Amino acid sequence: VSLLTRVKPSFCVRCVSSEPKQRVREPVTEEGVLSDLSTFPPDAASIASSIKYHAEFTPLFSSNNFEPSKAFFATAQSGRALLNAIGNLELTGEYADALEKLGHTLETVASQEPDAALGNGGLGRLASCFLDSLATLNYPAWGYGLRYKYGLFKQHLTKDGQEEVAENWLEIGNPWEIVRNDVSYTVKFYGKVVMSSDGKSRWIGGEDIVAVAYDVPIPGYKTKTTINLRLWSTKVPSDQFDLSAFNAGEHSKACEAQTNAEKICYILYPGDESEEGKILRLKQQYTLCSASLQDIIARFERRSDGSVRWEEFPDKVAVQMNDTHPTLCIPELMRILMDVKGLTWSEAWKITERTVAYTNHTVLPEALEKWSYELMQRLLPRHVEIIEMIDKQLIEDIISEYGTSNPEMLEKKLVSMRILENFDLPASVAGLFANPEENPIDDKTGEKVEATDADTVTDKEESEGEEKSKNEAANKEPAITPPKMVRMANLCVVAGHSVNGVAEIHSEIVKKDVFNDFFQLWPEKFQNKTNGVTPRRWIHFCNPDLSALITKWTSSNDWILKTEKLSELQKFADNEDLHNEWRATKRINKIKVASFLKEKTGYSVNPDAMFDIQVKRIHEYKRQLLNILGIVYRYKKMKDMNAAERKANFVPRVCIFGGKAFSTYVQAKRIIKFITDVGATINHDPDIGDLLKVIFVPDYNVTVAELLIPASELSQHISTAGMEASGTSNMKFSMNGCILIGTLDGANVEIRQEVGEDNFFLFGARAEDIASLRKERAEGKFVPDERFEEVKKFVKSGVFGPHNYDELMGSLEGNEGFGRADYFLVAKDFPSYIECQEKVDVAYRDQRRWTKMSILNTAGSSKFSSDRTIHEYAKDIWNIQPLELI
Ligand code: 26Q
Repeated sequence: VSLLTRVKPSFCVRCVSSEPKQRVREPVTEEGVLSDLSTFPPDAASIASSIKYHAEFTPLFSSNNFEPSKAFFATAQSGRALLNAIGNLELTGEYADALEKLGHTLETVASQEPDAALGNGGLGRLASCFLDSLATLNYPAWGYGLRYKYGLFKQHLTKDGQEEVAENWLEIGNPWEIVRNDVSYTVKFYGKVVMSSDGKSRWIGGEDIVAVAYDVPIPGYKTKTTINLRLWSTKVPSDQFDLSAFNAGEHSKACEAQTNAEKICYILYPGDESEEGKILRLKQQYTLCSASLQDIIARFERRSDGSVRWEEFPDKVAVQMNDTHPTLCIPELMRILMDVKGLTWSEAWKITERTVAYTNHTVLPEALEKWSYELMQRLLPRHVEIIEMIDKQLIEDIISEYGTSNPEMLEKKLVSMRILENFDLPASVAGLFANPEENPIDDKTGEKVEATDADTVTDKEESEGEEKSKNEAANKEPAITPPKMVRMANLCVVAGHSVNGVAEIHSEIVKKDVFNDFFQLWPEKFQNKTNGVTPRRWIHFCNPDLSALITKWTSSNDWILKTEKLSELQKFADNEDLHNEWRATKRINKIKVASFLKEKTGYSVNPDAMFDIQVKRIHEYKRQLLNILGIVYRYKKMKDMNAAERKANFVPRVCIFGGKAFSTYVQAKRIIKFITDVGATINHDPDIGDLLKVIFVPDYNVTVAELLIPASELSQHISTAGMEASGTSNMKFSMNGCILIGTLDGANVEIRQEVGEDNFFLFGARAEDIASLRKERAEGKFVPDERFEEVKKFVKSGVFGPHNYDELMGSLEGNEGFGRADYFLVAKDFPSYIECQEKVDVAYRDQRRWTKMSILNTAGSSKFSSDRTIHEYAKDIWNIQPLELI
């Protein structure tokens, strides 16, 4: 069972300009970027002449504005590009007019574009927001990633729940990419390590593939800066096509190497149950790291005017590892510096350490990546040698910090901090931990006590003992040797000069819990960088009516770049005119969603009902189950009343769900099936009518988010406290005047602080209490609320169809029968959740109060612009400044 939202490997890099303020003067045609950009955006067949006209005259791509990249960052979940690109160029109106002359609307043209869904969820989308901010703020930055042939699967909903269908996003071509056949690198796998005559290690690869660059320009808003997202596509080296096999009629054999190379970029997160699947994933990660680093290094050398000063590399380059997927950058940079460029270990280590930094995006233990040592050694033998050296160096650091006087404590530290898991200690330190029974250590002197005659066992005793242990062994399960693993996050923390979490509470958990031993050793490495989202895509473009309203009431559109101006709305929070316009805007957006829902699901909804939305990856810790059980409770209460009581007691609601479950995550798929079954019953119940609708929107993606978020009134961010690193949709909802119901988790904590406690519906257990609550639960001491028991009984009674939900309901029981004894504490938080939902109804009935809360959410959301986040990364981690444009 995978407990994760999965994202493609990605990472981020920056190089620092040598001059503090780089002035952009001449067009730079390095790698042909500028010349190709002169016909950009490219001409998709349907909009050819219009697009081309503007492309040739846009200042963005054709004037002398292209600063060669100094910095790099990664992305994944970009969504559609057209409206964003013309919006950032401030050409939307002109495009719309031009298209109209051609007999098209901008809307229909835009809707032809498939989403670039090269990521799974929060992690990938965050990187896309970061790219938008980097470009907008004129930071010299690039992104690197893989060009997957198939994006994240399309979700179909059937009577059995989710069905995954391949998403061939490149089928009709991708006009936003520029292939750079002249920018390609060889990436090696397998092979062996040999010692050269100079005594240095060298890796002879056994299998070669080629990674070719595809560049996706990322235009900034209201700036000439365009940065680059470089995606790698893999192919077989041209001289390795087996022509003779092909001519001999062995067609499959001849194409084998080709398929082998190309399949690296087929899909995001190929299943990793099989050995083959694991190898493929590791190949993906290494391809990304190797090709990108070769590219970065080549650029650094080209700019070094003949004399390369490697010690300056970290002044020009930073690699920001977006989670652990690009961890192999560490041994790869070490390998290139030592084996190819001839630096010593200590020179290479200093450079690597100053170059790489790590962002952690999850605290779920099962999400901390580990790779089989044996597999890694086969695929990347030289990298494993380097990792072993780093591990050895770490052991020495730990020993020199803590000494050897307390072997027990030292051993605990080593077990938790080492990069290599389930390994014996190196011979140099192993003696310290010899079995105390064999070599007891004198408590006072700390020295080993020699065995005396009295301790000596006789031959007979020994043979009896042997017999006894043989018998014991026969009765016991055979001892399983735990597999040797490489812990990627530990490697990142050890090698990175900075480690950051993505919201304040998460960064505290990273320090106090996940990496506490490292924090004690290197407190100065740890930082927080609260996430953010781009206000361009997530207010200005997706909600043009609200954008116009904000501009009108704050007297300018400055807020798009300076979100602190949003707080000016506070002074109009009670203004009746603003209230009326605000509500009208929301209603228009709700009407659009209503027609979308009709088209996608066949259900009609009342646009005057409250739109209550939970859209995110389906995961037990995100607790979609808590939401749907709250709905079941509401439904049951409605059924127990007569029509008049129902109407008096409940605010009409449209409850919208959306999100994909990872294909092998069985429990998540059961949750989807359950939600759609509950919806099918409630939505057809004539007693209920418009009072309650439950809709699961199929195939939730960036484009669907852009439609739903502007129409939202209540949104749910209800994870078990301490488990959601940050969340970013919470920020998008709040910006769009949506009120959040949530736990004190991730960025919710900071959103509540910013928008004010009265404008956030808070419920549930606190992060610091979760461990003891779980313990209480596991010990059978927890007595569930009777309303919760009632709901479970109602579900089991079969109201929602013939399907049995035993596994789902069983997972909420206080025993280990099904799953993890309500590990996510749904039962515990249920009473406070439904009581909070009652408060939501009361607040919504008072539309003046609700509208004020909504305005205060938008007004209080300025902190959550990714512009703020990027400024912080630039200052505190990358040490770069924006370029000054002339
Ligand atoms: C782990 C082991 C093996 C293979 C893959 C993985 C893996 C896959 C995906 C580990 C992590 C992920 C994805 C994590 C992720 O999306 N985290 C989200 O990041 C967002 C941006 O910081 C946060 O807002 C979300 O709270 C967090 O869940």
